[in-house]
Amino acid sequence: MRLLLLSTPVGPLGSGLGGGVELTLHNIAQELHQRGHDLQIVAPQGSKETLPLVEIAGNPQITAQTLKRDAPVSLPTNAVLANMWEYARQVERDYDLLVNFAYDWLPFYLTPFFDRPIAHLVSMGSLSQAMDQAIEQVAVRFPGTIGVHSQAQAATFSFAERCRCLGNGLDLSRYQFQLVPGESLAWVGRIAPEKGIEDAIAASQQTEIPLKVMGAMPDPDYWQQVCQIHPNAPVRYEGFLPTQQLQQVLGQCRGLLMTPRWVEAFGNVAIEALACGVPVIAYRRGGPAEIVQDGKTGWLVEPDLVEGLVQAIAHLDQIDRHACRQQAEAQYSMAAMGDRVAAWFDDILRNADH
Ligand code: HBI
Repeated sequence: MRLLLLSTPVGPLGSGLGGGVELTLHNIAQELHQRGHDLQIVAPQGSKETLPLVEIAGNPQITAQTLKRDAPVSLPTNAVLANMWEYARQVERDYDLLVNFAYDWLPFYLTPFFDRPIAHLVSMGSLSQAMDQAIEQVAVRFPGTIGVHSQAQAATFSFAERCRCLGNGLDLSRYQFQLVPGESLAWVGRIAPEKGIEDAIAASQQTEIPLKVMGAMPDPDYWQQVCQIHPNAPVRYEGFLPTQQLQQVLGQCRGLLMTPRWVEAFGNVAIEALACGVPVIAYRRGGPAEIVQDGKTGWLVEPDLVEGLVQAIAHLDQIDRHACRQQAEAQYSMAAMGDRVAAWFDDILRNADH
């Protein structure tokens, strides 16, 4: 297949601003390239990518999760999103399938005006009426072209049954299994309100176990504000680390805390931890609740209750770290995800021919 992959417009690939989508796009592109498909990635200027890339200039899109549910559709002047899709319009005939990774109104609205089929990988749960309507129209008019990461994410939409659940996948060869951990816990993710880092810091304060925080910090003021809540908690910000360093630090931790306030569509960091042999303690909410095998590869706890995190931390040593790595290999390898994505694309192309 000849594939055109269109990235998230919130920031360049490699900046961390695109969160899990950056890793998802790269991993899907890497695996399909490996399988012999031709592909081109379209992303904002300044993107870092080893695979064929077209960089597009323009202003980034406001991140969707900061908007109100009834927010109007918005585009900045000289929007990189619009410029990316203008480029796609010019070159679409050179491809069999376009793949959209942006959680934005424009690509969904434009879908009927394109000749080539477009597969939309929706990276978050329901956030706004405008997006729900835009996605639903495509789901109804182009059946089978809406991909999601988990049942929980699909369930946030009224058209859940029209969504194709793909899970996710990682290049597990980039993650080293570490059997004997140090004493720290880990929290990994974009440091933003919807990720609920306050609870992880509170658990670290209560258990007096050091907490290593890794991830993009879009808003340093928010981080300062959060640190003021528990000034004495043994918490250290390790920075936004590239995968190689991230897995090195993460793999030494006793456990990963996942404290999402929202329905996390999937939770790439959960499978990154499992790949390193690190048990995952997660709120029973969203994607992580479908990943963690309670009592076997981690613990699922009552959402938004620090006490539940503290209890689970006390039982981390009951988890076999080998079981964590084994689950990652069985369900979340590049091959497993690549099979699911390639099958999805095949189905879309087959339907498009009719
Ligand atoms: N916001 N407007 C917009 N568009 C995106 O593609 C987008 C976003 N916010 C977050 C995001 N993508 C990704 O970080 C998550 O989907 C993982």
